[in-house]
Amino acid sequence: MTDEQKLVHFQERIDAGEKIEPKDWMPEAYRKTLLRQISQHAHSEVIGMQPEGNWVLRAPSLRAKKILLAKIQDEGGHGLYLYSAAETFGIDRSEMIEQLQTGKAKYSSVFNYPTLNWADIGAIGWLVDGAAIVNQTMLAKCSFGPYARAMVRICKEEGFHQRQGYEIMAKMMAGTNEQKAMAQDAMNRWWWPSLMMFGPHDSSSAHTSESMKWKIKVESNDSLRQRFVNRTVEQAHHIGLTVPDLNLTYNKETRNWNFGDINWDEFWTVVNGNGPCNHQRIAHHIKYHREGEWVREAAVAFGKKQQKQNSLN
Ligand code: FAQ
Repeated sequence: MTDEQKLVHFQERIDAGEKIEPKDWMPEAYRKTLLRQISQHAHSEVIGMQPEGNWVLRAPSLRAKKILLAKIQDEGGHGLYLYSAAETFGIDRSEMIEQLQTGKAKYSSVFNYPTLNWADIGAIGWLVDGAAIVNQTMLAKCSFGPYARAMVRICKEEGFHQRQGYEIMAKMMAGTNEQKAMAQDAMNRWWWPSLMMFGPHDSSSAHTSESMKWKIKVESNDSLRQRFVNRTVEQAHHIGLTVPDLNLTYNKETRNWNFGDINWDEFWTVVNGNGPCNHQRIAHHIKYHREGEWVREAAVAFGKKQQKQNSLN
């Protein structure tokens, strides 16, 4: 087949809902987009452990601490599945880590905001994981097999994360006036960054149209953001929280909550590395990655020893 015929055949497979596997023929741009997106996603999971890790030693009870530890470990696990999915393209994990640490690879903007009090842990679980579920349930239908399969398990775990966050918020909203104020303050600070997680509007999103043609994304940034808003506004009202948006109105015809303008200047400042915690997040990653060097060396040496023994047996 000529390259042109291969491309037609590839598109037919995508349109028929078939999964593309790592050894199948694929256009270079499909490979490149997926590698960019999956590695960015993996980095987000791993960097996302930092804002929450900040609260492990200050969790208000043993129960809260156990839940938070389990959640953070899950996020590390998600990073591992995603790095493995990206490695099916032949890239080495160390190369992806280098891209993260040198600023060549992005990670989700939302993890560049600080966690100032315990209610932030509730807001992250409820809003950030809530947004991640909406996005990732869509990605579980992605055309690339290893990514879609990783998403199925990740979404199940994100469901638990979202509920633990909502439980923290609900408990605080049923507490003292001070606790209610803390929950509302966290809501005020995390609402807009959570909406930004879905990326730029469809009209200015560089990758959406090609990604949708290839079913890398099966829904657009704006449509997912709207679903998240519709779902989350109801949950906020249910526990007495106010959504920090004076333009929020319910449209009975479309059954959507219309919302105000997103601050895109803030979004791009954060994406381009100048948000409140960008430098801190990367410096922390570099420090602990270096400290873990001996563990990686020992694991590689052990693997080689096992291989040698297996070949002798
Ligand atoms: N932050 O053309 P688009 C989680 C970039 S996991 C930073 O729309 P695309 C779990 C984008 O890369 C959260 N950069 O791009 C958890 C592109 O830049 P480039 C992470 C962003 O890829 C919870 C440019 O802007 N989830 O939360 C962002 O088609 C709690 C143009 O944008 C994923 O990564 C952003 N928010 O759509 C963990 C999901 N938005 O590369 C710990 C997978 C856009 O051309 C604790 N990713 N950009 O220079 C996706 O679904 C997509 O990549 C989008 C962006 C929707 C994020």
